[in-house]
Amino acid sequence: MTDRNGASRRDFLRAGLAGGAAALATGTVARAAGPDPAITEQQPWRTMLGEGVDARPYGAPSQYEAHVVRRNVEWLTADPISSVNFTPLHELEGIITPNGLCFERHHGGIAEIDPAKHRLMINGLVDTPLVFTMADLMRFPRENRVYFLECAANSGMEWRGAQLNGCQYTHGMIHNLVYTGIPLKYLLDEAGVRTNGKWILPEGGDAAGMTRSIPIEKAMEDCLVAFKMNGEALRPEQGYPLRLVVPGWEGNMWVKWLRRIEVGDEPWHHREETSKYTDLLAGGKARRFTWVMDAKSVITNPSPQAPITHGRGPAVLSGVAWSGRGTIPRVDVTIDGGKNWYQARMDGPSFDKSMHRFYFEFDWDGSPLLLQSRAHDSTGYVQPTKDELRAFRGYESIYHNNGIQTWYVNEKGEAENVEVS
Ligand SMILES: Nc1nc2c(c(=O)[nH]1)N[C@H]1C(S)=C(S)[C@@H](COP(=O)(O)O)O[C@H]1N2
Ligand SMILES: [Mo]
Repeated sequence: MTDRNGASRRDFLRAGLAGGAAALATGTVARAAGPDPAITEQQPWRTMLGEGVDARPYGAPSQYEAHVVRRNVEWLTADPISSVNFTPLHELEGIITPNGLCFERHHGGIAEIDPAKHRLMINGLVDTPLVFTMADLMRFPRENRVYFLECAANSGMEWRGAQLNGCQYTHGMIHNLVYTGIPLKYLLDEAGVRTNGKWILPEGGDAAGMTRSIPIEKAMEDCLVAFKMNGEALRPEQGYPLRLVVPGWEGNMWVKWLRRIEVGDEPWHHREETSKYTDLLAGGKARRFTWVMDAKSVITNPSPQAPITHGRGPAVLSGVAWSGRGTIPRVDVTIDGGKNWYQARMDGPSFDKSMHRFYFEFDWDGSPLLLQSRAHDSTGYVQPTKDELRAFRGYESIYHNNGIQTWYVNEKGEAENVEVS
């Protein structure tokens, strides 16, 4: 078995041995055949017919998966209207986030928009100001692309030290979806951007009226005006009926409930790009317009919400990595706090500015572990430690924490958030 990186399964096992972390798997993980009430006793689902095809016109997960939900940290915000909840990363596999589990970040609650009454206006420094109905937009060519959206504040609570116990809370302000949308360039070209048109200001139709300044180069390069997520209409939480997709750039710029795009000759310096979404440095200066999300990764299993429950022996480590600058050709993992690093096995599709899945199979000898992952992106950039970040960003930052995360696993397999930098 060989993966994209040319490393074979045998190499991983050898790496495990070389690190002294584990012995080769000898037995099998399955139990020996014997009496088992799960087999010998009739279960109710075998003794009666089930519901028919019309019982569930829009499907929902099994009742046994009811714990797999977005969760909020109540003390983080004053109320749930201008707040955030988190994607349960530790319950997910592959690279696509299910629509009902995408974290939500609203500044004025969820707008419930009637698409028949929704309009998209393009005005400002254009030859012809235009207004599009949803029906008008459906006549433009569309594209399908997989992108992650990460809030710049993801992991912000971890800047000064380990705080929240679970990757859902430390890293769950991210989702990764297949978008169907119209390249923004087509709409801007229709209106005719004047030569002095250098910036756009997308505006949301929600009560918060979210606005951000985006350079025209990015608007023309790869932004989409999206109307579908994972094949179906955007959810109201994600901006139904229209949202701006700004690949690789911080989530705040992905304006939901998109109603207007103004073209201007300079940035607007609105709230979300001055008092918020800037990084206060040690000297009192602030970094501004830090749009791109740098390479980052996190181990989703084991993690505080997903402990090892099977005892020693064969174990699967699973995680995700992403970069706003390209793809993720490689992730390294350590199970001993950085003494030994091994190359993880990348698995699943690799798209530009999308989440990637990685695995590391190892034999757990039952001793405590310090788990870390380190992403490399296609530009050659390597995910830094938190101390490396603080060395040039100081201690006052919130946004753009892409530092290496550590989980401590004790002898019982329980995991907790710690920092080893
Ligand atoms: N109109 C509007 N767009 C918005 C917001 C908002 O409050 N209103 N929140 C922004 C922020 S800060 C983020 S991180 C993303 C969150 O997208 P999601 O709710 O799909 O996760 O939407 C952005 N777009
Ligand atoms: Mo955000």
